[in-house]
Amino acid sequence: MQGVKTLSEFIIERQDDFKYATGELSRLLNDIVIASKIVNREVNKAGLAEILGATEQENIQGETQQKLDVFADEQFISALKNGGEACGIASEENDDFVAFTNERSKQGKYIVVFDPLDGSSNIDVNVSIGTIFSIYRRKSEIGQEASIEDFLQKGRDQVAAGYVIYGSSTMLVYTTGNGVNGFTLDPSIGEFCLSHPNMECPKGGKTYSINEGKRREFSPAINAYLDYVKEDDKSTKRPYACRYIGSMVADLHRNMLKGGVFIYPESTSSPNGKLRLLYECNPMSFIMEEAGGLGHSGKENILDIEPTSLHQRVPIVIGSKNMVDKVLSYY
Ligand code: P6P
Repeated sequence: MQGVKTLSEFIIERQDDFKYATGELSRLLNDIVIASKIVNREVNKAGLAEILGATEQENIQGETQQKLDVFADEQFISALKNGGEACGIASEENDDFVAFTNERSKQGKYIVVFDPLDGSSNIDVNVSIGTIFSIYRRKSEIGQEASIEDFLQKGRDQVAAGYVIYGSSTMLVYTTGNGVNGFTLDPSIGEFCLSHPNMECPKGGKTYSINEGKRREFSPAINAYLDYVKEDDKSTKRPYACRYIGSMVADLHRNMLKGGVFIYPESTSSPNGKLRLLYECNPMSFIMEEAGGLGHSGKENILDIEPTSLHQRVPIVIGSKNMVDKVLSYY
C-alpha cells in the first residue's frame, strides 16, 4: 500500500539500530504482535463472546481474574513459547516466572515480562484497556532453563518495552532505546501501520491523573501537590484538569500525546503504592523516558530500582518531565 509502513517492515528496517541485531529481537517483537492481534480480536467482541466477566480464580495480587485476563495471558505465553526467542516469561497473572523447557526456547537469549491485560476491571464497561511488555537479555547461561536472576533486572537494562492500547483504535507503541514509535492497527489488512513516528512526550501539560478517593491516605507531599493544582489562584489561572481512566496504559498514552502527569503514590493502606515495578512501571518508564518524559518513585528514578521480587509494587509519578519535577518538588 502506497506510503503505509507496517510494523513488521519497520522492525526489520530498524533491526540495525539494535546492537544485538541478529534478527532474534525482531522475531520476538513479532511474536508479541501476533498475540496482541489475537487479544485485540477478543477484546473487540468481548460483549458478545462468553468471555466477559470474572473467573472464580484470583491472581497473586488477590485480584479476581477476568476471563479475558486469563485468555490474554495464555495467548502471550503461547506465542512466546512457540516463537522460541524467549527462554521464559513472568506475568501479572502467574505467581512465579515460567521457564520454557523445550530445547529451542532454552537457546533463547531473551526473557519477557508483561501485564497481559492492564485495567481489566474496565473490560465489562467498555473502557480502554492495555497490554504492557518489557524485554531483557537473559543473564543465565544459554541452553539452560531461565532462572530468577533473568527477571530481577533493573529497568535501565531493558532492551525493549511497549504497550498495546485497545481503545477507539488499537495501537502498539514501543521502543528499543532509539526513540518511541506508534502503530495503529488497520483491521482491513490486519497490520499495525506506522501512525505516530518519533513520539515525544510534551514537557508540560494540563492534566493530572490520580485516584483522589484515597486523598486522606496520601503523604503531605502529594496533598501539597493536589492543593497546588487545585489552588484557586486567579492570578495564575491554574489550568489543570483531572483525568483518571483507571487504566494505566490509557492514562499514560494520553500523557504521551498531550502531556500530563500520572500519580499512583504510596498511601497508608498501600505503603508501596499499587502498580508493579517489573511489568507496569519499568516498561512505561522506559518508554516515557525515551520520549522525553520521566518515571520516578518519589525516591529515585524507576529505572534505577534494583528489583527484589517479581510482583513488587512501587509508588510512581510519571509523565511530562516538568510536571513530574513539580510533584517531586513537594517531597
Ligand atoms: P485504582 C488497573 O487495575 C491498574 O493496575 C492500572 O491500570 C490503573 O491505573 C490502576 O490500577 C487503577 O487503580 O486503585 O485507582 O482503581
